[in-house]
Amino acid sequence: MAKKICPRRDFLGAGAGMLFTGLGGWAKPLPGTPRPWLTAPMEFPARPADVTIRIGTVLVELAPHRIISTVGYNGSVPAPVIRLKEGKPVVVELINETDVPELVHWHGQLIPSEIDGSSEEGTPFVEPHGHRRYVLTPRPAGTRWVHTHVRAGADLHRGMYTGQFGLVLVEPAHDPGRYDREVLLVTHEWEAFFGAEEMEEEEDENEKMDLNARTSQTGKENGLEVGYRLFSINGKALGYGEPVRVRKGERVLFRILNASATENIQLALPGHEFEIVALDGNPVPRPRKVHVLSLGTAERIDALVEMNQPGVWILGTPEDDDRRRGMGIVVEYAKEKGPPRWAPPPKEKWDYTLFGNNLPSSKPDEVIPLVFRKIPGGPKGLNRWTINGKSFPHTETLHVRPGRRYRLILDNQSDDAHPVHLHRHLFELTKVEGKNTSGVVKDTVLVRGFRQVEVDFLADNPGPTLFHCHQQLHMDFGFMTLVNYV
Ligand SMILES: [Cu+2]
Repeated sequence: MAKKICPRRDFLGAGAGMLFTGLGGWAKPLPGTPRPWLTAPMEFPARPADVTIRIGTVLVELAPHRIISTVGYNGSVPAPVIRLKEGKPVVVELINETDVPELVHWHGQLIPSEIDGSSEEGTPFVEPHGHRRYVLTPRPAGTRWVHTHVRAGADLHRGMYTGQFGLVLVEPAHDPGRYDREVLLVTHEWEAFFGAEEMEEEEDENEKMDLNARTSQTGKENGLEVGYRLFSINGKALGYGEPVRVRKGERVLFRILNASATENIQLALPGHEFEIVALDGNPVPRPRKVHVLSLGTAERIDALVEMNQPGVWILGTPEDDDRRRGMGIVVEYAKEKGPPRWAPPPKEKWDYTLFGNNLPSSKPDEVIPLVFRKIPGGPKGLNRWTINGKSFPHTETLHVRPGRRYRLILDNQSDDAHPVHLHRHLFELTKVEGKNTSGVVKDTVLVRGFRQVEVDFLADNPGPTLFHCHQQLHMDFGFMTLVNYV
């Protein structure tokens, strides 16, 4: 599946990434959208904030002499973890120390549109050098996260290309705690550039189909893609951060977040298996062991690992180039020494349905088919994306009624994989690439090229709701629509 992006000389002179900054984002809520939900009292000046997110410049030292200047939260990339209690309201203060409007999205939480953190839903921007305060009631429990939700467009120093992300752990009232140690891992890529895409040698028939489809739909060639020069876990390139220190016999709970702007990744730990216990923070019906983790952009995995292979290991991506550029972290057993070891994991296909029930889920009240297509941008342009033939902001709004169960048919008629995300709701996977399933509850699902996934959600959180591909370049160029309650 791997794509290699090679820089294009004509686009990448000295000022790479600066060329497109004039295309700036859509800063306003949609014209004509009624916003009655904004009338609720929002300001709580009297009480000190329980959670403060300060948006400002952060220097990230990926490795000695490789320092990235970016924007992040509370002086750190990823942000210091935010721990909340399910159902316990907290006063949140957002402070924007930058010169541009910003938004903080609480990904995976069932909260009102006015604080969810998407301007398309009606959340106000935090103005440059401004601040905003509100009350947030965290729910449900699980591995959630915060991140910016501004449009980057072709500016690779905006949106998720920056360091504006961090884990939010919403703790249940009673934590069963079947583990000895918790390890938090957040992946990201740096020094983004636009380039032409080179496919690695084809791995299966699907890839061949992909290649043929690059030009077939419109007769135009694929547009520019984003590549990266440096990779990190927890803000450090492989080998430069503190190792994950473990002891033989421990059960370690890894909570992993793919905080990439655009990359879907895999991770493995040689000699060890991951028992998947939760996807996107939601417990799965059938925990299963796998060798390779797959995380689309924005997805989270909670996995238990029995530490029973003493040594010094690399937990990293099976992609050799990306691992050499930093996508990994050292796992070191107590009293073990020596250089960290890597071994390629067994070939294994990621399959969400492994963790679900074989029984079909309940019948929906309504079915909404959604077809995703690409309009190739040509060798010097950017691709555009359509949902049922239209690009945002011209996509059809999906109208729902409270209390009804909706089935979305996510029909990917393009060669790219899309991590499709629904705000303010969770959905249940009901069919994945032809296989019925139930019980796997997520907020983001990766729909591979020319495949279909079906998901059901209950319309139980009135207010405008964003539905989009989480790949920044896709959402910024059309792959987005709104769900509205009627
Ligand atoms: Cu996409």
